[in-house]
Amino acid sequence: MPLFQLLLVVMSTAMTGVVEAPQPYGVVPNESQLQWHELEFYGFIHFTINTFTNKEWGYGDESPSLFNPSDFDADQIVGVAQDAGMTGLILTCKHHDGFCLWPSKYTDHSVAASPWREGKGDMVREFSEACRKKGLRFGVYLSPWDRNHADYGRDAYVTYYRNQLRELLTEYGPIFEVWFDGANGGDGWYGGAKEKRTIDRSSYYNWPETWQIVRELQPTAQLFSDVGPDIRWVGNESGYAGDPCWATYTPEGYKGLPPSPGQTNSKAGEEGTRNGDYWMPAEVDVSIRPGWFYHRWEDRKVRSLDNLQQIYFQSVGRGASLLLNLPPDRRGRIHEKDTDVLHAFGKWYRALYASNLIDGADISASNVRGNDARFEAAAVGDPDRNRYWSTDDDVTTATLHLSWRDAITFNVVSLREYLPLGLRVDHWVLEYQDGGAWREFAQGVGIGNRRLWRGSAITTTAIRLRIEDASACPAISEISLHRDNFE
Ligand code: FUL
Repeated sequence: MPLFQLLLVVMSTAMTGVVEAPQPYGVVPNESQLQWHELEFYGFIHFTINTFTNKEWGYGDESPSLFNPSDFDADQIVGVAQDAGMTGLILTCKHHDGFCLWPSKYTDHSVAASPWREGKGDMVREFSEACRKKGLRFGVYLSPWDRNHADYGRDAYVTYYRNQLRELLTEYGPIFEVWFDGANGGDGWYGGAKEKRTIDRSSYYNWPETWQIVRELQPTAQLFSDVGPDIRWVGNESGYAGDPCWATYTPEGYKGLPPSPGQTNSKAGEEGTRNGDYWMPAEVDVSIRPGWFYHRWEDRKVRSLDNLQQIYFQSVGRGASLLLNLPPDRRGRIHEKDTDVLHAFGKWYRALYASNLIDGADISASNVRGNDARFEAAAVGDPDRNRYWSTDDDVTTATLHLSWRDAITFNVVSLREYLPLGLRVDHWVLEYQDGGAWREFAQGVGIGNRRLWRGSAITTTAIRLRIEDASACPAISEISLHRDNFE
């Protein structure tokens, strides 16, 4: 290498060394949470005896002989989820009625006592294997409330619950998420006692100790509940996150009680807490039908494509994840009404992201951190999630300009912050050039993992993102522009 070139390399290395990356702002995600953020859209499977009794909450006295899907096919179900664009599935291994979809060593109230596969079946195994085969993550829902178990409400039940958790976490391969429900205590069969049993939600399950079992057996699994600790319930089952929906959260207890599953001011989960104590992003759980379990009379009430798209923009588009429930029917398959709309959704989704209009744009910014190429404006167009545009520490209002030689037409914009540095942006505005004037396309509070905006189609040769207000110099990792068929 000629001497002057060598000198240039040495000088630029020395210079990049001078410009340090911004300090993180507030709490930040850990590595497993960062990986979970990438999943964005996955499915819930509610299937148990309720499917055969037409209930939403079984009482706990149902005979296992009722569980007999005529044509159960985990590959069909997982295939439908994949076709829709889902990245994983969470299965109700045990719902509130206590019936287990796997032959648990600790109870007879399971598939082992059912006629399905002559009592030799294991639905958790079939689902987990089908997911693995197709490259989808697999997660488990083990209802803490058990209306079948005689000991529910006593210490012995907590031991039983933890034993079952251990079975699920050791026998079925990698688990990406464990779903802890907030519905706990009430009336039930309880081994024939048929009474109401209330528990102290703050102390009964000793959650920190129960969660520790997951940490030991599946260290990268995300723990979901009303109080996280990794992912929080969004606080409604209607398919929307708040606007804004901060990934940071400080759970508040219900009526002054300590915050625990089933005992929070759940409405606060919708927006989260700006500058909250924990990185605890929201998950939006919602069913494709009115109920969580399959009921034939709901065949005509399957959500429409438009409605699913709206839910997608109101959940993933606000930085939350979308957990969409698909209830298998009595055959043990996803009904045709659901598969049709899920297929259409997947087609729309793939087409939306098939191209990114930012390719070919000229990108510049009003300020680049230390004028260092590592933090250059063009990083927002780089699919590498670890590259981001940032400004000098004292610059918390800044503008990013994008222009094209030939006009582009878009109606969907996606923004992402560089999450390892926390939630920095407070208020942003996205404008496009119309003749000589700048007009607003979108504006919002907070960006986080993802901010999607869908509007009417705009044809232009320039757009700009104005960061109007930030709590620390911004770190933006993505702007992408798309066009869908919505007008
Ligand atoms: C709720 C449960 O009571 C419903 O049955 C369903 O499982 C839903 C996802 O969570 O709390």
